Amino acid sequence: MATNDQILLARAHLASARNVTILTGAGISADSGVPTFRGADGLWRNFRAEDIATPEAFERNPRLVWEWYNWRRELIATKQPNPAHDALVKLEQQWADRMWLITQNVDGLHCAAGSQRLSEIHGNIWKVRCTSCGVISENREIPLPILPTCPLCHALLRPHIVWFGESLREEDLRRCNQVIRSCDLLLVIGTSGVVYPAAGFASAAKDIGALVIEINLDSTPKSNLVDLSLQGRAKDLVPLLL
Ligand code: BV8
Ligand code: ZN
Repeated sequence: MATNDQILLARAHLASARNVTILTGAGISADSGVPTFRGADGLWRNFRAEDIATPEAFERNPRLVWEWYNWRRELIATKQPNPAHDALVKLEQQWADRMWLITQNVDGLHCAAGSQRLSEIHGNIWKVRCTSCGVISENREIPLPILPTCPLCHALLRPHIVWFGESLREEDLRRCNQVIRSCDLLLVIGTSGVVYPAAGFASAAKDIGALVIEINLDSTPKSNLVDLSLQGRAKDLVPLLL
């Protein structure tokens, strides 16, 4: 559990920072009841990520992939942002253009909490994209009719989510490069640090001399790289920091 000294030190680093970038993963939503990907209650338990969150899986069996996303949409629909999400909204209100939030989460809870200076680099589970005309739209239907089709061209819709083996959107990659290169403090909250390119952001920040602080329930492969590793629940620690 993070000690008081560690929390005071982290607060001091935050107070003296000019530009702060935040990277969040499934751990920040765990306190809202959204299962993480690789933890004991991991989402992937019934499926391996490679089997289901990939363009090949969708090509091979769109029905199965849509059933998995419908299950997750139903699961997430009843979840609310927690104090960690809310604390990051307050930080944004105080810091304005000196802060940016990068999230790997597709659950939309940062938006629901009110975050606006945000990049959802893996997409958003509440958005669908036409596999033919590419139109992206928000869709909160639960469940979506299996094999939903585009209202414009009637082709198959897919989740507007970045799958394994798919590149992130150019504008997200540009934004991440910009806010990682210009920050003097990177706060990494609730990610296991295994999925690239997000898993490379902590070392990229270290390379430009930024301070990196990690908040996580456990230690991660990045814990020995960061300047300060605070162990505990995001919903407890993030409000304390900010
Ligand atoms: C790409 C959408 C170019 C799906 C997701 C370089 C090296 C090695 C591999 C690669 C590489 N470049 C590309 C790859 C391949 C791949 C990759 O990284 N594979 C890994 C598995 C090795 N990356 C890609 O394919 C990326 N594309 O790089 O494009 C390219 C193109 C073709 C070929 C090569 C390169 C695209 C990656 C995006 C994949 N899509 N999501 C969906 O969600 O439906 S990733 C998925 O994992 C989620 O988005 C999730 O957010 C993300 C990361 O997981 P975490 O958020 O970290 O969650 P996890 O459960 O793992 O950890 C939770 C953590 O929270 C734990 O540490 C736990 O201790 C902690 N925690 C739990 N409770 C709490 C807590 N902490 C605090 N408080 C709590 N209460
Ligand atoms: Zn279409």
